[in-house]
Amino acid sequence: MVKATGERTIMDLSIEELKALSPEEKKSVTTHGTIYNVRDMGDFAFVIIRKIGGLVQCLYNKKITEEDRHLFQDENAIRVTGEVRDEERAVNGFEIVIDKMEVLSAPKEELPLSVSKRKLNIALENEIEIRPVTLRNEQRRSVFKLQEGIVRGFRRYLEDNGFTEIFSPKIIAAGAEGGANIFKLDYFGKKAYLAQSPQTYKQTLIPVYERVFEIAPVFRAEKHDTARHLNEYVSVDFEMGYINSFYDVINMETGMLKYCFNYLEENYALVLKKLGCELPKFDTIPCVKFRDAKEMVAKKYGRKIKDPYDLEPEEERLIGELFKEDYGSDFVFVTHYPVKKRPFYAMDDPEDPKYTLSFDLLFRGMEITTGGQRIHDYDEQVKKMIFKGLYPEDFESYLMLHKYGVPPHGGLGMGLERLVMKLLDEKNIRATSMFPRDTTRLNP
Ligand code: AMO
Repeated sequence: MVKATGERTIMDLSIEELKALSPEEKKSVTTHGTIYNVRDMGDFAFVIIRKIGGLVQCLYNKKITEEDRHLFQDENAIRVTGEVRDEERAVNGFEIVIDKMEVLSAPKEELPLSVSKRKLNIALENEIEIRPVTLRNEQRRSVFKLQEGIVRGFRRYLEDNGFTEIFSPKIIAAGAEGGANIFKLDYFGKKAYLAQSPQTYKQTLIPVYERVFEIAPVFRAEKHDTARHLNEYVSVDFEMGYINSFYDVINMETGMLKYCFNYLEENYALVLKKLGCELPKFDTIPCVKFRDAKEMVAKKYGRKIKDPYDLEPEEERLIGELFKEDYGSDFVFVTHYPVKKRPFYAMDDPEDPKYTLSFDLLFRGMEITTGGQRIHDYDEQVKKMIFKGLYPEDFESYLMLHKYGVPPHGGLGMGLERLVMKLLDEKNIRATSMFPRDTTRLNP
């Protein structure tokens, strides 16, 4: 009988482990990888393999004969044995001089394009169609390593600050964000929806854990193709109890971003370098009231205010530009959004009830986060639902929160793909979604 022991059975070493071997151990090492490309120099060849942590150069010290050529095909999965020796011109400062090479698996067909090029010369629309192939490109795969690093940084920060990680249902009975962008489902004969956000659940868990977070997909039935909307995106959500004001949420987010960027610099330096990504440096983030931001932009850029209740994408861009030029900041918190544009859970500003105690974070001219303080009083919540044209009876389980008591609280939701998009100066959000879902795409 086979018994699983949990021991490491795949004899492979990471790039760091290969580097750290003793001179004796370096004499013969076996490792595996996928052929990324082969540079045939006539009498010898460089075989670059793609491994877990990046690329490794192998040296084939012989001529590749016609007979052997199939062994050196791009995307062959191989196992090589050879000597590890220092080579400062190689990517990681070492190379493996191949003694033995075995093909473990070979592709059936040639790839539709060479993935080893530094820049894939292909339009985004076509690239997405063949993502299973193009993600093998070092630059493309680095985008999603960066995404991973950001999530790890956020998670660590939130854990250090006492947040409990939750996993809320994505099939739900009532939408929290309002608007028409909700996917409807037939749930065994009942009406159900795909969650636009974990909003009601993260609030429900405030009396339980006081601080919670979730990093998970959410769904928006946006009917129009835009460069900044997806129909499924990853939402970074947190919610915290006992706040004095929504500025506590703003401070927590500022701390989270600072921690995360330091974490990336320490742990993802190679990925940042591959992507040519310069992380913004900041100590504080300016805050400006929605109304003031609109007026500042109208004045500076000679624009007419068309929609007094919301920011147009062009206005967001100009607010970003203004705060970069006048205050040297890539980020700006726009606070106190109008009640009209905020969902039922947003708390009104007691000093000016046309506005809410809420905010958006703009990064390089684009909204990446929405957050604010929530209503915690039962009667006030029911009143606001009715005012918003909702039926409180549809929200019975959510209203248990208010009915049975919840401390003052607030939180936020951040679109992960938008953050990565702005960090990498991408023009289309699809570039930073691994397998994007948009109005026309269900595949790959
Ligand atoms: P909101 O609906 O503003 O707020 O969404 C929060 C953030 O999610 C991102 N985002 C999107 N990203 C890609 N494609 C989309 N279609 C899309 N829609 C939104 C944006 C946005 O700032 N429950 C609240 C958050 C909260 O108050 O806690 C909410 O979901 O970056």
